[in-house]
Amino acid sequence: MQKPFIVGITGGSASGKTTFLNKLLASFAPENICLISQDNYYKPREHQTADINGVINFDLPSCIDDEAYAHDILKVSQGETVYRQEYTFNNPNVVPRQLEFRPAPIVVVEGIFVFYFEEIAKLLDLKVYIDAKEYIKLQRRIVRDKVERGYDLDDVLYRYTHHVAPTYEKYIKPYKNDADIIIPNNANFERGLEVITTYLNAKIKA
Ligand code: UZR
Ligand code: MG
Repeated sequence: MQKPFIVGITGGSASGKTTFLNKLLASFAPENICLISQDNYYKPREHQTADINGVINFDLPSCIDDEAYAHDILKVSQGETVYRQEYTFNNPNVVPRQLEFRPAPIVVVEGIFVFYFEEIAKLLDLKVYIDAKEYIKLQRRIVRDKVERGYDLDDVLYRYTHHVAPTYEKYIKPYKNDADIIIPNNANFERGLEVITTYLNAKIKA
């Protein structure tokens, strides 16, 4: 097997990374693409740290088991299949699935810290940054956290102000300069998606 082409996708929370990826994945045969999302490498709740008000901050790089994450990316890129239990954002109503990361010509690595973690950033062959205005990300975050993660509004706003926004400024935005491509997603990303899809398809055929 040829060494896979590894694409890293980052951007602030609710910039549209997951939506972009779901569409990207849908345009490839499953055996040609493998997604390894940072979300599935959150450490268990009891290993997370609380802020001064006793609220767990899920937006620090230390929340992620970056060693396991880098290790799994490496294994898949060396041709091994990796299994991992899905992370369900502590939502008791969701039963976690067993995820299977199978080697493929294209490996996509997605998450808020994939440019920040050096051992992961150095594995990336292409770096894509999804960008959206702050108020748009906040709107999306409110809707998503309610619908998908079951959080209430006060909680969402508190976390956005105290955890999400500071993390964006410190650990995400500064790495925008490392991106090969920046895709604005204030309204839609269709053209950016087409560019990436075409490019990756060419990589598969090469
Ligand atoms: P994306 N997150 C949760 O909401 N719950 C968890 O148990 C773990 C993480 C959130 C995290 C971060 N912050 O902003 C977001 N909080 O998931 C990252 N609170 O995911 O890039 O899809 O927004
Ligand atoms: Mg996401």
